Amino acid sequence: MSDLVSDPAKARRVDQIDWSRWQAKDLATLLFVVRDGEILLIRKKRGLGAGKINGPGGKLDPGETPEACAVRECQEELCITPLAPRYCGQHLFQFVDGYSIHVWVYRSDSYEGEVTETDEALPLWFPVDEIPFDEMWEDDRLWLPLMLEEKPFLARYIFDDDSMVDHAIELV
Ligand code: 8OG
Repeated sequence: MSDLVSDPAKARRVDQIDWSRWQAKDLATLLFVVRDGEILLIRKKRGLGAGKINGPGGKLDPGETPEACAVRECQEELCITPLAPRYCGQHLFQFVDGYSIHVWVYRSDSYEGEVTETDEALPLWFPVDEIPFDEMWEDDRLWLPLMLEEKPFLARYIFDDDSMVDHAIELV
């Protein structure tokens, strides 16, 4: 039985969307520096998810690759250049108000420069076993452990504002 919806905004379960035809309104990235048992996070000052704790990241510029975007966002938000970023996974977020965003996730073991607070972000280091999930997006507790274990993932979600309505995460 197929109860695929013609408009992804009408879906309330991830299996109601034909993901092969789905196209995100925005393309974006996240990058996590993990070093000496600690992860570099930020208190995000503006944009989608302002006020939450997250990794540095943001939207792709026209023609930019996800990896180049992930590095540029770290330069802009934290004044550092992450070295040798590794691809970790992808998120496909459909919001019930019609918004959608496709996010590529990267990880790096080291960086150049000095971590510095900017207008966009307050840097925060946490031990990897003390990640403040209560102050993060609801889905993060599901996939950050996969990122830390280097298990590449493909995750699909329905969100209603800040609330996760449904999700499906595959290891790929
Ligand atoms: O340009 P702006 O900062 O507004 O881009 C949105 C950022 O938020 C981008 O880095 C991707 C990220 N982001 C979402 N949804 C989620 C989510 O559910 N969890 C995490 N950790 N980040 C998210 O758009």
